[in-house]
Amino acid sequence: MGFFDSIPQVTYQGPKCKDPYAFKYYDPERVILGKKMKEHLPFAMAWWHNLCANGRDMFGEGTADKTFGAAPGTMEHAKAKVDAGIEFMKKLGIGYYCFHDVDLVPEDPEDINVTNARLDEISDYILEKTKGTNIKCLWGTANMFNNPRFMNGAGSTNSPEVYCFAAAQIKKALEITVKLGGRGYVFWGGREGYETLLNTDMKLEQENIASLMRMAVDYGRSIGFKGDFLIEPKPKEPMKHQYDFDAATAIGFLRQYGLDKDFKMNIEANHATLAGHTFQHELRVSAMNGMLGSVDANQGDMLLGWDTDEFPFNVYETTLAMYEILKAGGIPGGFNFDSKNRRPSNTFEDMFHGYILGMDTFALGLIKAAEIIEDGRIEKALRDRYASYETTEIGRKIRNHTATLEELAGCAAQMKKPACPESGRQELLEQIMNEVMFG
Ligand code: XLS
Ligand code: NI
Ligand code: NI
Repeated sequence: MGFFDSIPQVTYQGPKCKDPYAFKYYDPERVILGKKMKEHLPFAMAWWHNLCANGRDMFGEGTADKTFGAAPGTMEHAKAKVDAGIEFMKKLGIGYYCFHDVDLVPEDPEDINVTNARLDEISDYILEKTKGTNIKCLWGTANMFNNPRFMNGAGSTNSPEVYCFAAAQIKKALEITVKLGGRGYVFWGGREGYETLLNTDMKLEQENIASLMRMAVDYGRSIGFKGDFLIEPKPKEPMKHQYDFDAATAIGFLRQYGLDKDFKMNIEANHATLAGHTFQHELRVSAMNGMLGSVDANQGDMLLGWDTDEFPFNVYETTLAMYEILKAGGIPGGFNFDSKNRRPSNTFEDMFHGYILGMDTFALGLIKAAEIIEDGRIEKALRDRYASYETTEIGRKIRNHTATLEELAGCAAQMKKPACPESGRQELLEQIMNEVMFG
């Protein structure tokens, strides 16, 4: 007897199919631009939203039952979540999962050694239960924002004692990630930021965060972790200001502290919009800096100023995201659904509807992004726009850094006034987008 016996195995049935438990666009074996869809889109289940969160919010109790027949706070419950998670992933053909340490087991309030022993036990259990399946860990992380000890941050805390606990949690979470075959290890700086600068030594805090990351890299590499360390930028929430504001800020930080060889970005769509950027922008900034690592797949609500973590359904957004990812040559990580059902969507069926929606939205985005590339008009317009940096002598000199300021000023004096630059043709390009989307 499983937890989701009433739900059939979810398979690809095509866009005409009306079965709610079928993929309309996600066809794992379909080849797009020379690669199977399932290779373009390594999807992952987020342990926290799917198996732990019950819809509780600031204004009310949970609405969904995530007990899976066991008492919360026990190892039986932790194991029931493993069983439910694996059954869920198998039904959808999802190959990866992501976790925080405390999503896997209940934290002992008095003794970290007890929590660590539980993590050993549950990771053994996960290994045993996933044996013979294709299910693996995409990335792990330590939750360093929930426990009250982290009220002033983890790496950024004012307390060296608390800093030790951050180090201890990272050490253990790294060990478990390696044990479960994780491709990545994430730092989301949940409380690494400030509420007011009046009580904050920003320089000290950032130096300490960098030291913690350096120690994590050294330890991770020493135990055989070959994957990417990832920063997941977010501008605010829970803190008023978070240090990893956006990709550009996080990349600057990594370079400043010499961490850029070991780290990449984990870009979350909803965090991008909170930072006043598009998802596409954050992916572009990461890719052009060689730092595109992984994606937290969700979407925000333009009318709400917080991380609503909705399942993605905006196909324009996923098309533009997949366009960036295809142009970057793919993604080394995967697509983790850091998404949750709305509070009134409180049944097991809704968990499946959420993932089917999200997977299909990315699959359709992939299909459309490949069509944009095959259509070629947008790419050509982009190339043509900058062509005179190759076709003119001044252009080439600027590009290969052989021009001087005097020389260019001399050119300007000779020209007296430049020709008007060509139109950007934005509306035409947007029209082509529509043609590809709906043509
Ligand atoms: C919160 C973050 C978090 C990270 C993992 O906003 O998205 O869920 O992905 O700690
Ligand atoms: Ni996230
Ligand atoms: Ni988030």
